Amino acid sequence: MGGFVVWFTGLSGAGKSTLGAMLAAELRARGVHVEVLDGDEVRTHLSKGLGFSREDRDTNVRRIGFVAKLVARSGACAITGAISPFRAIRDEQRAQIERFVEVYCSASIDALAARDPKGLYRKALAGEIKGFTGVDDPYEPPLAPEVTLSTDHESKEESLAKIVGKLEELGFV
Ligand code: GGZ
Repeated sequence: MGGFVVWFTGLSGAGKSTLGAMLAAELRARGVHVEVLDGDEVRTHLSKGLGFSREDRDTNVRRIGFVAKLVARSGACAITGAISPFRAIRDEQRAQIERFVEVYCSASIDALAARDPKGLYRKALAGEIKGFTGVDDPYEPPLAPEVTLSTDHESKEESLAKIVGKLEELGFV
């Protein structure tokens, strides 16, 4: 079975890391070799030193795409979990990765700001953090993602089932 990439995109707190970890566990239980390139982890290693300017975000996303491509080429599944806010850079990754599944974690700013476990939205809305995605920095939703999740309405289990269903439909698992 050939490798593939599951590319999560969505705002901070929309569920990318949680669902990525759940998907990794589910796929491993099915015997798939999985590597997770989680947003936070990448920024402490692969992308250490990068900030949140457009240029740095693009560099971050391109690095993740480069590694994900290698993982997929080796026959494994790469799961990525960066916000990846810019459509053109996500599409650039799609164009260079043969089997690419884009999963859009959609959730309203209101719902995210109400949850806000790290207090980041409160700070961003108060102007204490500048250039925060979805508040005063852009997020460009995908136009044709393979999977769209409404993480402020559906359960994690429902979201996971949608992703796995799509992977089965595509014949990737
Ligand atoms: C967005 C920011 C920012 C700004 C710090 N904008 O909840 P978190 O904390 O763990 O998720 C966010 C994470 C986003 O990093 P990514 O590598 O996924 O972003 S990108 O794909 O755009 O490169 C948040 C934290 O870093 N964070 N400042 N200004 N998120």
